[in-house]
Amino acid sequence: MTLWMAALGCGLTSAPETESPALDAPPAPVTEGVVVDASELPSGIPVKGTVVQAITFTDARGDNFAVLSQNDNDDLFAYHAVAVERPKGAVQVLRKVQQPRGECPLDYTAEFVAGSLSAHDLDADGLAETSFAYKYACRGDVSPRDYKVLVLEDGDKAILRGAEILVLGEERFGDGAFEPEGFEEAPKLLEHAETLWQAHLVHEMGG
Ligand SMILES: [Ca+2]
Repeated sequence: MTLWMAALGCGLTSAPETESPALDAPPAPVTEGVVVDASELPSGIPVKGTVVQAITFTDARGDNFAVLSQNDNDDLFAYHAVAVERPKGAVQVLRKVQQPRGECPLDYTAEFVAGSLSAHDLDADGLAETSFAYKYACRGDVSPRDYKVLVLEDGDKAILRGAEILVLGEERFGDGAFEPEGFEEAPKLLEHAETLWQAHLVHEMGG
């Protein structure tokens, strides 16, 4: 460390750019999510409806699972669970999120954004975050759907709430605004959520 500081003090311009050395042991690496079938999930995850997307990944807690499901009523469910040692197949559900259909006298639609489910450790604390997005609407005309992006970590939930931008031919509905909640101490996670938001914000209908 002393030599490194001295080198900087000498104004060497040819010194290679390197990361600061880690003084503490690095956190357990978090693996990227790997897609799994419903049949590969531990039986202990109380999944309602049909599995839409599911991934497994590891972090400091061990083997994790994130599952998105939907039932015949178009209620949406999301689970983040971590495997426990025994009994075999048992899990601890760290967080469950649901978007119930509620009362809707009009046409109701709800879906998870395809391919939006992922795992990562953007704040490098050894605990994986999992993120995903979904859209839903109760409507009798053509209008943008409500749109939410979620980030779950160790039982905590952070969310962006707003509505998609709907493009219908030459017309464009909605401004893409959102309200963040729960990101106050997690700027890296907010940055990721905003990127995910932008990636799936616009929905083009017809032509
Ligand atoms: Ca993390």
